Amino acid sequence: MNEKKNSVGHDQPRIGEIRPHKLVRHIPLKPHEYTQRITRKEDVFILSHVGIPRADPETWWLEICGQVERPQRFGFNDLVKLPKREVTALHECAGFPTNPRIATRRYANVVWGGIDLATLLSEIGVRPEAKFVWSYGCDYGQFADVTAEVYRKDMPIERLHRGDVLLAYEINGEPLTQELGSPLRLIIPGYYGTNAVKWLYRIELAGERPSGLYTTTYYNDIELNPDGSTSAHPVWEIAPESVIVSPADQQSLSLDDFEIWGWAWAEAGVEHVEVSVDGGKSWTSAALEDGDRWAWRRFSCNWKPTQPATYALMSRATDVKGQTQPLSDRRNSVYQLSVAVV
Ligand SMILES: Nc1nc2c(c(=O)[nH]1)N[C@H]1C(S)=C(S)[C@@H](COP(=O)(O)O)O[C@H]1N2
Ligand SMILES: [Mo]
Repeated sequence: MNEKKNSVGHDQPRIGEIRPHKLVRHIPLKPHEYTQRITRKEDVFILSHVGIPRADPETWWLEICGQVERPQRFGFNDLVKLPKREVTALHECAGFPTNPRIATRRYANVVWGGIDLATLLSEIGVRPEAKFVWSYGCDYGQFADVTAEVYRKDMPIERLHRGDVLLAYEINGEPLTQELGSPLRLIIPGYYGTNAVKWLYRIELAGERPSGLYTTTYYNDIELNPDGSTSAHPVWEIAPESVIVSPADQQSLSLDDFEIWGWAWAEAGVEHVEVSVDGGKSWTSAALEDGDRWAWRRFSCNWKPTQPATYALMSRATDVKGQTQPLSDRRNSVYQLSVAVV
C-alpha cells in the first residue's frame, strides 16, 4: 500500500493512502425522499474536504491529551470494549464553507453507537484550565487553495456536560464505513456535521479555541451587530430547520384532502412548526410528534385545496428559544416547493 504520512508535529496512527485524495461530495436524497425516520446507512450523505483516508482499525489508536490529569492512548480494540451507548441524532451538513448563506439541505437522522466521551474524560481527569475540546482527524491536503495538515475542530467544554457526545464506531447498529469515518469519529448531537470529525485520532483539551482552516477561517460566521461592530459565531449548534417530504416539488394533486408532512429539528428543541400554502402570506400550525432529544420530529398538517391552481408550499420551525427559520439567505432558510392542483 502506498503509505503517506503528514507532518503535524505529533504522533498519528499510520494510515493507508487517502483515496480519492480530493473533495468528496455525495448527496443521495432529495427532500421528498426522506420518507424514513431513520436514514439508511447507504443513503447518508458523504462529505469530505480533502478525501477518504483508508485506515485500519487493527493499528488505529486514539490519544487523549492536553489539559487532562492522565493523558492516555487507547487502541481501537480497547475502546470498543468500553460500555457502548447509542444516540439517535439528526446529522446535517452546514453547507458550503466558502458561502455559508446557501441552504444545501443535506440531512440524515441516524443511530450512532460508541463511547460516551464525558464519562471517559471524567475517568482521565479534566483540569480546570480546559475550556475547549479539540478534535483531530488524520486527513490532510488542500481545500479552497489552503493546505491543512489535519482536520481539526473544537467545541466548548460545556457541551460535554449536556450529554450524549460520542466517540462513535457504529451507525444504525453496523460498523462505520471508511467514507463515514471508520474506525472512529466524534458525534456531537445538535451540532452541525462539520464538527463530527471523522478518522478521529486525537482529543486535546485546551484553554482557548484553535485557529485554523476549519475553525476560524471557515465555519465561523461573522455577524454584524446593531452598533456596527462584528462578532464571530462558530458553526456549532444546529439552527431550527424543517423540510416538507410530501408532497414532492412539482407533484400534481387533486382537489381532495391531502396530508402535508415532513421533519423538523433544532439543537435547542423544536417549539412549533407552521405550514404555508400561499408562499408565506399566511401560516397554519402543524401537528408535531414527539421524538428523541436530538432526532428530527415528524410534523403534519391537513390541507384541502379549494381550487385548481399552482400553490407555493413552505414549512418553518421555531425552536424553544424563539428563533424561527428565515425565508432566505441562511443555511437554514425555509424550503419552498410548488405543486399543481388539477
Ligand atoms: N476528518 C474529517 N471529518 C469530517 C470532515 C472532513 O472533511 N474530514 N467533513 C465534515 C463535514 S463538513 C461534514 S458535513 C460531515 C459529513 O459526515 P458524513 O460524510 O459521514 O455524512 O463530516 C465532517 N467530518
Ligand atoms: Mo459539511
